[in-house]
Amino acid sequence: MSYVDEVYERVVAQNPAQPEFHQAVKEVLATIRPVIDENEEEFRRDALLERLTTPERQLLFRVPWIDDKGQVQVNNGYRVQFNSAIGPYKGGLRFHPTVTLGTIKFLGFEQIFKNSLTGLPIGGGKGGSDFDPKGKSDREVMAFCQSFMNELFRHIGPNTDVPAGDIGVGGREIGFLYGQYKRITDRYESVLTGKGLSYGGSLARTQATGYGLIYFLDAMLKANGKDIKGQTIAVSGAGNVAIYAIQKGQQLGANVVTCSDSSGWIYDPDGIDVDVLREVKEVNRARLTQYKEKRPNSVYHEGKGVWTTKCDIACPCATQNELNLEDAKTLKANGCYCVAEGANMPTTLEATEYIQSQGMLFSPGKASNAGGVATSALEMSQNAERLSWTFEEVDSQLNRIMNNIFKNVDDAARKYGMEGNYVAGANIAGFLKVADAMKAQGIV
Ligand code: NDP
Ligand code: 2IT
Repeated sequence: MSYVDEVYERVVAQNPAQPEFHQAVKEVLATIRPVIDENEEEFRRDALLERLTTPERQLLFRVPWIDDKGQVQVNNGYRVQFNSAIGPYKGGLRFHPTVTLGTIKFLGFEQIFKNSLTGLPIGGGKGGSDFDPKGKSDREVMAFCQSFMNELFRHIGPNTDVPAGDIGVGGREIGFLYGQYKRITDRYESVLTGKGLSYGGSLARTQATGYGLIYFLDAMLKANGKDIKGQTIAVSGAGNVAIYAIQKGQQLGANVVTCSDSSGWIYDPDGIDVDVLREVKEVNRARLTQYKEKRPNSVYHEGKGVWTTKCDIACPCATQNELNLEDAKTLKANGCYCVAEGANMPTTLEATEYIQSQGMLFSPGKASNAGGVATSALEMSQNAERLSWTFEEVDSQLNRIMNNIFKNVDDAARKYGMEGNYVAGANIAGFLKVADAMKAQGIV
């Protein structure tokens, strides 16, 4: 059996009931196979892939807090510190009722390669909880965040591990987490990113993942003789990534006609109104039915179905495995020629294979959504020099980084004879830097 297959079997055997983690590992191992095959003996001797697929450290903790009725609630807390070969662990925190250790491990594993692709010195990590911020009062969210930090603080630090936001963790949660960290440690330092502008946050971090996705998409389209201008885009999600992908898509001349949340989805033939969407989601924390009320020309559909929309380009920006084989076939049948991932692993393996087999363009999230974490690293730089850069400065660096990522991914795919396969290109380019650093640092 080849070394790659052996390691995959080992991962499945040692991490039972973690299908998302298996899926993420399977995709990466399958596509870096040509790199491993070149030097299989050495990689095997050094157990490099076993080390790469085993987190350096996994923290699981109890998070007790008191709800508004005086009832004590208990949630699970997680932080997986996956790989620090190229920098301190970096990656978001996800608060969502579906979160398990397997979810956090898949996200932490993806983060290793994504962070490597940014070209910045950040390792891979991820954390979170099965806590559901939906429907909770601000006081309840604060109580949970404070309790979560009461344990997390001893494991993180500006040169150790720097968490940020993800699903269910935005500016409000980062603020509560930061306040508690500072209170416990008496240290005002860059231990979280995505902070508010009044206490060390970076301009353009809020927009960065969505804007970065569109900068990457733009570069990919141009390299393939196409133009984003005038294209119809279907976006899923209605959160941080989706909102700013829609905004930047519109700024570059595309017509973005959909968004979705966990209850349903909106088709707006006139183009999604970002101001209305922000008011509904960022201010009111409401359902998309409220968007429909404010935009009578739009159509609200209950449940799933956003990928039945006729579009040129699809941008899944909600959650993992939200675009399956059937969706991919529907998109193709309706004339869609490109899928650019804003979320982490939103496309199933079968759907990805189908999309690529049809000659459609496909960008994996670890490349096209890397703008968020890249800008988090820029926030760390600003904090380190105790300065704040202008919006334009950060945005232009983000644009440059996303174009560089596209170029490196494209080059790596070509070099290994897989031109246009940006999944392989991203995994190979991300892997090479981390593997080199791991080799140089000995058996740790
Ligand atoms: P948000 O919490 O801001 O928004 C998530 C959106 O997706 C919401 O509209 C939510 O619906 C919907 N959603 C979440 N879970 C599900 C589900 N199980 N089924 C259907 N819809 C769902 O998160 P973000 O926008 O920050 O994150 C979206 C994706 O992007 C995630 O995959 C995340 O890992 C990834 N990402 C985020 C980055 C960031 O900087 N924030 C950076 C890189 C990647 P509802 O409103 O009903 O909850
Ligand atoms: O998936 C991701 O890259 C994020 N949620 C952002 C992580 C970060 O540290 O900014």
